[in-house]
Amino acid sequence: MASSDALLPISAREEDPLVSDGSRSDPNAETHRRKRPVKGLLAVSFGLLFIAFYVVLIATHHGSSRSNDVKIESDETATTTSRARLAGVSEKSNDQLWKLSGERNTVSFAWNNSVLSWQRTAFHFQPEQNWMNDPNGPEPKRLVADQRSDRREPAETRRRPDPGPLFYKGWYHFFYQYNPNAAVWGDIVWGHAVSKDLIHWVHLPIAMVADQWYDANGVWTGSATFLDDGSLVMLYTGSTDKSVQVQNLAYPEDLNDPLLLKWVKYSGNPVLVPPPGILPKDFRDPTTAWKTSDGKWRITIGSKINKTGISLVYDTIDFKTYEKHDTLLHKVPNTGMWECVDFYPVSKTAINGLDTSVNGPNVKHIVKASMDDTRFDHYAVGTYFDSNGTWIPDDPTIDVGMSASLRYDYGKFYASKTFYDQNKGRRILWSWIGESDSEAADVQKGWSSLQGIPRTVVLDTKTGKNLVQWPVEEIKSLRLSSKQFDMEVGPGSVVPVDVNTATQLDIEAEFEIKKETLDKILGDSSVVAEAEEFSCQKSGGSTVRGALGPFGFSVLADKSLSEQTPVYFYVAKGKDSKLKAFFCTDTSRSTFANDVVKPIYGSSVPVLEGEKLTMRILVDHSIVEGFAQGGRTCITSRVYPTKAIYGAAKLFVFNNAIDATVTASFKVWQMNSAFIHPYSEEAVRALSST
Ligand code: DQQ
Repeated sequence: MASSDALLPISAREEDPLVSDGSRSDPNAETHRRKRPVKGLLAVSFGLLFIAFYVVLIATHHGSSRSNDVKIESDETATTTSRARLAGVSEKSNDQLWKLSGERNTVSFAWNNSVLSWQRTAFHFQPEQNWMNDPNGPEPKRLVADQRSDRREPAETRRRPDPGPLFYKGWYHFFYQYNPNAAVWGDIVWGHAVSKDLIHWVHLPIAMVADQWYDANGVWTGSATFLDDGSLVMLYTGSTDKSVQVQNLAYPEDLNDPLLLKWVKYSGNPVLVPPPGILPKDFRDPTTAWKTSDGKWRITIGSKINKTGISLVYDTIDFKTYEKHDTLLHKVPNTGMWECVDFYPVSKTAINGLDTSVNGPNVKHIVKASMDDTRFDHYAVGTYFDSNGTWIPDDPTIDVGMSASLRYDYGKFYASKTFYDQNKGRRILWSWIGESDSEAADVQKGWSSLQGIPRTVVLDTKTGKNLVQWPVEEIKSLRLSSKQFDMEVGPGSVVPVDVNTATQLDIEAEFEIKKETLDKILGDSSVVAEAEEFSCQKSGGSTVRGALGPFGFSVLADKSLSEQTPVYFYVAKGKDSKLKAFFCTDTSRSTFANDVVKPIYGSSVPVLEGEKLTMRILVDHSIVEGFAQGGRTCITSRVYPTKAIYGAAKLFVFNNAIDATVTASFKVWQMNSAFIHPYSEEAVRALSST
């Protein structure tokens, strides 16, 4: 890698059938049956200060470069959380969670190699070893003529003269935050892999390492933009040798190389430094650029001022010099630092994805921010104003990052990024799925983190208020044998599902409760209205029985159900005498290990008139991804069973409702493993020919 001057081309508890020993039976159950407890001058001075800061930054460092020499000593691994915090980025807070749960005082679980080996996934993207975090991926190439027409025509009517540009010369490229030296965060470089179908991958050599003063403490998250002439630029955050967050420019050394193996850093880096009023460690993660109506490129960068999360906006023509807007794309008080902001259009009417610069009357815009304080990815649907680069949410009560606001995923899912796949006319969402185990276990197993199965993401044209996400269609190529099941599951039952080993599965299911049962519950005044108070997290999990739920699947369960991860619906009556559905995953009994965070995840899910309750679950060893109602509510969890592994991992369907028989109709596929291989010409050739 070189630095170059090259011209930029540029919970009534009753006996729980899911509890093996039945020890949870409640002698008072009948009494409270159906009543489960619910519980001017200044500006000039700032300007001068800013210029001085910039000049000092450049003068002090220009020309000094270093190799990737930030090494983690073995005894540092236990304290990596604070190391990352010092660097201005947080990465893993499980230690804190144990302390809160009090479990930290006990001796942690004795993991052995057989159990740890089983945790490695079979069809999710993960590096061969060590730590991975955020996805940092490219956008498709666009043509000038296409961009101009984008501004005037509704997206739905635009012709795409250049299909397939996300396939750069035939390949999907995936870049990610990677530590080549350890299974903990640190020494961050850009890992790189290529695929023909987003499922099978070949790892490539590291794309960018920390070899310059302006990224000496890490080549952090960034995004790519394809320019009008087909050339490609990458903007990324560098953490400088003084741990100041700056934005840098890089581009491929050889655009004729379909694998984009070599990257050149612009000699004028950094191209952006923290502006006045922004702290040096609060300025990161530039987005893919989009076109303004006057032909400039526009980007947004996450930050905060005090406790207000903000998204700064810059315009540029050449990606070397930038004009900062006085206004922000958006800000939300009390949300803290916004990381990995994403901004993109979605169609109000069509189910195709939209290229990032598309705007028009049939378009809404999504702002997504990854909340550093909570580690949740929140989004909101709203309106973008091209004239000044601002955006407002459709519903200010669920603005980005507010506690009631929407999340891509209610489980373990962070630092996500979308890109537009022009090859298939879809927008695809990638996300870093971290671990819920201990750092010590990560070090022992030699790796940490996954990427979720890429998801198509569109506006829910039925509700107009939320996104729907669905695993990319290519995942179906891994489906092997399948079995169809149709059954009635009575109240309080748990039924084994005969699918042999259940470690790599794709499950699609429909559930129905008879209308008479629903009407009866709605008309029965002894059934407490609880929908307003119910929460997957706080209402006790899958063992707590209500009139109409929970029901669903227990995945990664051993035959005695001593370990299990229920993924389920809970239907609750509201004060308005309407039913409300919730989709939850309960990991609290997923493992006997004590050094694991085991939350109950979930949220409400809209179920429209005439719709059945539907869910899809992907099980791949230590990851479980659940999608309810076509992807309106999604939950990803990481689970680490100690008994329910290899051939002992089973699948059950359960109905823990008190009053309802549920009709379950579902199909279960065994899933093949993906081809994810180390870099070699043979591996690339093998993938090319698939
Ligand atoms: N990860 C990167 C940062 C980003 C954070 C560093 C989010 O650029 O803000 O690895 O996980």
